[in-house]
Amino acid sequence: MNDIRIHFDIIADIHGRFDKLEALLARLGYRHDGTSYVPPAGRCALFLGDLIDPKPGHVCPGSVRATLHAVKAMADRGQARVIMGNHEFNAICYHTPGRTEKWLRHHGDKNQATHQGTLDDFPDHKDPAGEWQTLWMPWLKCLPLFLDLNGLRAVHACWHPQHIALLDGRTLEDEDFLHAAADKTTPEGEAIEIVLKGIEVPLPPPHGFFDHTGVWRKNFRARWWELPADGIDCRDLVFPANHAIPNIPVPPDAAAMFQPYPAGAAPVFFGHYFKPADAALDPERPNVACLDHSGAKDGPLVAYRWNGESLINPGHYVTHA
Ligand SMILES: [Mn+2]
Repeated sequence: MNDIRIHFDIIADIHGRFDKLEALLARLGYRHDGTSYVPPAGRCALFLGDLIDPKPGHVCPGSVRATLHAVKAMADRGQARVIMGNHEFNAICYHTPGRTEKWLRHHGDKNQATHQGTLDDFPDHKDPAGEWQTLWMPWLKCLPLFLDLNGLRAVHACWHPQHIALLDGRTLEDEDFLHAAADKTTPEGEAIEIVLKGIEVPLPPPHGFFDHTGVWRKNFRARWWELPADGIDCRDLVFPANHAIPNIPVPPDAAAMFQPYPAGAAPVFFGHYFKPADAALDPERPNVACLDHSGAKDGPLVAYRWNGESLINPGHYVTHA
């Protein structure tokens, strides 16, 4: 076997910000040839999921559809790899009838609001002969849930070896798997939850905090690559840093949720976490990097230009502007 590594330009959560995607691809030297954005020789794009579902205040009509078409055109020509994000998973469930419930994802106000920017781009989304049902549902279902490539790993939220192993080789094209994955009480559902949404640690009652949208939360998103040491405080384990989290010890049983990421393992890239727009363009660890710098909102859309290195180089970050 040769050891030639494809060099990837890794891009996290776009959430329909096609304007920033176009600008970023141009800065990376990708050129549109009438069909797709062609990478420079020897390079390939790698999208970390959450292509869809624009955030309130960042909705631009047609931009979710434009993002999907651009990314799929690249993937179809071998110019991009794409993995699934929690928003793609949720969308598939939203549009799939359940076996016991009406839909695999409930059509309540909150779920609909999250998905509305995508629905608006596909007014025919209920039509079995329409573009959403014939093109996007099948394409989204076949997206891999993670990639373990030669020299790097890609996942939407959390590289948890036990859950990754359970999802290995599975796709949502498998109807039984899809129905199991949509049920959080099954091993498949638990694995999907952790891999696509990350580890959330429950705060001991009555503790909680208000998130940036003003919703009272009882769980916080954790630095899953760490081993929570004895006596560590919740505020030291939350990711991204958040002073609204109470400064109380992490519940001792929470440690069982973690499988810390080894220092010698291949670099792992993920998105999902909305680091602050002004966060430094740095990895979390030399082999662990969250590339979501809130490009879906007011932050930069970021690419990491990976040239085969095993230690992440802060000089290889590129922003859309
Ligand atoms: Mn996400």
